[in-house]
Amino acid sequence: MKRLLLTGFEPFLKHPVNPTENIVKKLNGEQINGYQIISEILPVEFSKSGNRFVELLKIHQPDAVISLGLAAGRDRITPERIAINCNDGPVDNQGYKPNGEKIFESGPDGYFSNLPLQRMVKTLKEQGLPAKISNTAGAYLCNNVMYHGLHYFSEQQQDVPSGFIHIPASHQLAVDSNIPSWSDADLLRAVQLAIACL
Ligand code: PCA
Repeated sequence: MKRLLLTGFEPFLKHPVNPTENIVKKLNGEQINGYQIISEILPVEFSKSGNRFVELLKIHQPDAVISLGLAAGRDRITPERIAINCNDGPVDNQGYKPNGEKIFESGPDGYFSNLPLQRMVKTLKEQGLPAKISNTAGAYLCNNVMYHGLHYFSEQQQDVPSGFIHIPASHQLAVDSNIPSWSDADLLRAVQLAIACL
C-alpha cells in the first residue's frame, strides 16, 4: 500500500495547544484513499524541524507528503502554493530568533507545492468547509519544513506530491482571544478530505 507522511507541530509562542497535533495523532495508522498514514509531530525549532522532517522522508520513503501547521487568525483551510528560501519571524521554541537568512545558501528562491491544491479547495468547499489557496506560508517553521521537503525531492529528482496545509485555530485557542476558530471535528474532516484528493 502507498504511504502518506502526515506531520503536525507542537505548540509554539502563546498557543497552549496546536490543533495539528490532535489531527495527526488521530490519523496515524489510518488508511485513506489507498494511503497508509504515517504521522509525526515536529518540533518548532529552526535547528531541528527541517532536519527531522528530511530524516522522516528518508526513513519512510513516502508516496505523498502533507504537512500541517496552525495559522492562528486565518478563517479557512489554506493549502500553501509556495515555500520560500528564507527564515524569519519570532523566536522559536528554543529561543532562536531568525533574521531573514536563507534556509539553504545555494537553494532556489522558492518551490511550488505539487499537491492538488485546486482539487483540495474545490472538494472542501463542495463539502461546506471554507478553503482557499494561500500564496504565502510565511517565513517561520511551516515555510521552513515545506521548503525542506520540496528541496529534498528536487535534489533527489523524485516527483512526490508534497506540500503544506495551514489550518485555522481550534475553538480551544479562541476562547480567550479574538480569532476565528473551527471545531476539532471539522478540522479533522477537512484534512481527511484533503488527503482523499491525492
Ligand atoms: N504554525 C507555525 C509553526 C508551527 C505551526 O503550527 C507557522 O505557521 O510557521
